[in-house]
Amino acid sequence: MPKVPRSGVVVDRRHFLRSAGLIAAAAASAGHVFAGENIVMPFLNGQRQLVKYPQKRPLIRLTTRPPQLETPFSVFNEGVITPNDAFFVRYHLANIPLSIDSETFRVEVKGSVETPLSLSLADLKKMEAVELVGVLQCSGNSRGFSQPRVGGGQLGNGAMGNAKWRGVRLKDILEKAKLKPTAKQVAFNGLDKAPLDKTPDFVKALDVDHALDGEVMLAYEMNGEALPMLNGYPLRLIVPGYFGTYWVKHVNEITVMDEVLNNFWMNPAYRIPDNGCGFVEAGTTPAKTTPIKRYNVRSFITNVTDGAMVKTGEPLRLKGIAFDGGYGIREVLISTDGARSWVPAKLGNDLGKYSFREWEASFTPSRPGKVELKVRAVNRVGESQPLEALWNPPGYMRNVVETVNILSA
Ligand SMILES: Nc1nc2c(c(=O)[nH]1)N[C@H]1C(S)=C(S)[C@@H](COP(=O)(O)O)O[C@H]1N2
Ligand SMILES: [Mo]
Repeated sequence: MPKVPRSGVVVDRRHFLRSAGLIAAAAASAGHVFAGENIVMPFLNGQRQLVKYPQKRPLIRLTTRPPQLETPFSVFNEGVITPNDAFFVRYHLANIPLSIDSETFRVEVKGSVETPLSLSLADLKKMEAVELVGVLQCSGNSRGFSQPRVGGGQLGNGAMGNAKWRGVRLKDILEKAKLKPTAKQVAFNGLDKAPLDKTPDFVKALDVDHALDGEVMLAYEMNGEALPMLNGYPLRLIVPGYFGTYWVKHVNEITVMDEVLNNFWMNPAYRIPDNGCGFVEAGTTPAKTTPIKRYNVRSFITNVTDGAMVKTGEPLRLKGIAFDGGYGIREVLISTDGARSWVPAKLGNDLGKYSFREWEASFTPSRPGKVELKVRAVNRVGESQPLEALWNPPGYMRNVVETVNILSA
């Protein structure tokens, strides 16, 4: 029998058939096991507490100072939009803002501009509003599954979410400020600070062309409400299709630069192997690195979880989500025979090329025994997912074809 410590439940895949209770628990919770206020992620050292923060339902706590909270995977089965109170939280610096006066808040636009600006929320809300449904995913989402294991937050698959963002185009703001012709990058700083002066402040930059693409936006609403404090109230950067590191929260300083930002958070942090694919042979060091950019293709089964027991001869409905870095999902394929054959799933509503795309499929297990369910998405430029996990030293961009092992009886 798997060991059941006081603080949680240890899942041992090799024993999963031996404990019916454990299987039921696993089936109910999508890949990890709830046990009171604890949860165990499906990798070693995966014990976590479920903790309630302001404006949030209980989420999986990775760290306390600063708060890092992961979304329980079952949330992704509730709907294509991730509710604000379930949306994950990631901070680098422990001095985070706990209350912000929406009347006195200003975002400054300065540096290589003709007209420096100081904009209130009211000023921003007078400008043309735009909306976009888009996935926010942390670079290190799913890092806990890296083999060999890597340093950094040992995350399951819950450092992602999909929301409807509303705000103003960054382009419109930068055009108001009039960039000087020498401008190369635009840097974004938020109100959070490091407790120690020596820790570099969290500042990220985009190339000027990217900042002016008309899609990057400063959002003041998420799913029809003001941003939750922990997700960047009152204003955050939305960089559609790009990893979360660029989505600066509590943005109060926008600096146009004549050079490329070369701080800790741009270099050496948040970089991937500069070899076209972003991965290297497991355990090796890349010769050169480059800033992480767009999401690669991912897909998940959300309604059936590892260890589930299903009835032989009865149709099993499968559903889930897929997304990519902004080309949009062309098709989702399901395999029930160890990746030998694939059948297309039916795609759900298209909420835009940056959104989660829902899919569903049906499968009838014909014989009793173990079944390996696999899901693989293809985007509109033909990019897909590897059958074997790829690796890089920071554990970024995991996008292996996911497998859910079930038992038909
Ligand atoms: N001000 C600020 N913005 C930030 C960060 C941060 O530490 N401070 N972390 C970034 C990273 S790495 C991610 S993945 C996303 C997470 O956004 P969320 O906390 O709203 O989920 O915020 C980004 N924006
Ligand atoms: Mo992140």
